[in-house]
Order: sequence, then C-alpha cells, then structure tokens
Amino acid sequence: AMLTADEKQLIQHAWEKVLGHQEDFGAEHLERMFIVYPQTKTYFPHFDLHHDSDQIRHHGKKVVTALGDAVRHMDNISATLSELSNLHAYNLRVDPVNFKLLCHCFQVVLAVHLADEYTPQVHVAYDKFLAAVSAVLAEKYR
Ligand code: HNI
Repeated sequence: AMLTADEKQLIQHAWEKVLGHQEDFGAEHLERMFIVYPQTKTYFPHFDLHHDSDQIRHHGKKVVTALGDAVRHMDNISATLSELSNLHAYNLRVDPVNFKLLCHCFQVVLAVHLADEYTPQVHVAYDKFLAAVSAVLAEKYR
C-alpha cells in the first residue's frame, strides 16, 4: 500500500526522535529480535551476541542508518536500498519471513522510546513504511 502524504509526514516527524540514537535503538531492536525470535541468530554465527556487544551496536547502527536513508528517500526506497537488496538476496540469503520479525522489533523500540508520541496513526504509518522497506529487500529473491 502506498504511503499517504500524511503518513510520510508522520514518519519523518517521528524519525527526528531517532536521530542521535541510531546505535542505541539499533542495538536494542537487534537484541529484542535475537531474544524473542532466536531462530534469527542463525544468520549471525560470526557475531558476539552477548548483551550490548560491540558487534551488535555496530550492526544495529548500520541497520537504523539504512532505515534513515529510506526515510529521507521515501518516494524511491527501491533505488535507495538497491545495494542492500542485492546483498540480502544474493549474498546473505536471509529468508524474507525474517524481515517481518525485525520490523516488529524495531516498532517495539519506537513505541518504548516515543511513548505517547507513538500514536496509532504513527504506528500504522511505520507499519506501512517498514513493509515497503522489507518488500524492497525481498524483491530480488527468486
Ligand atoms: Ni540486514 C547486513 C540492513 C534485515 C541479516 N543489513 C546488513 C547491513 C545493513 C542491513 C545496512 C550492512 C551492509 C553492509 O555492511 O554493507 N537488514 C537491513 C535492513 C533490514 C535488514 C534495513 C530490514 C529492515 N538483515 C535483516 C534480517 C536479517 C539480516 C531480517 C536476518 C535475520 N544483515 C543480516 C546479516 C548481515 C546484514 C547476517 C551481515 C552482517 C555482517 O556484518 O556480517
């Protein structure tokens, strides 16, 4: 589903609360994913998955920074994340079901940190935005 102009604005406005916290939010959503959906750990056999490890923090920051790129280019997510799409489809071969799990964990992090500002309207907007990002990351699988 296409994002409406209002939804785009809600996403961009909420993202201002993420700026400066990419590493913290990134580490938090990954740790949640590894604990709540332990099967996701199989993609990271080479990582130190202890709480707040340097690798989790570093990788978390990369993921949230990529999401931020998509926020800044919401009309062209496909081109913006094209390299990442190649990487996930051809090199990493992450089963696309996992994208939903990561998106869910990221939304929990947003809800925890934005609290009252994570209104149902913001929630819907992020649901659609993250589904669009996931679709792009999964579009090269065949
Ligand atoms: Ni993902 C690498 C972004 C979902 C497993 N991933 C990256 C990188 C970014 C990234 C950015 C770093 C690329 C680089 O270094 O050039 N990943 C994203 C985004 C999503 C996502 C934006 C979804 C919204 N990745 C997932 C999921 C899994 C996943 C759901 C598995 C459960 N990603 C990986 C793995 C790597 C990776 C594994 C390589 C990590 C490493 O450093 O070895």
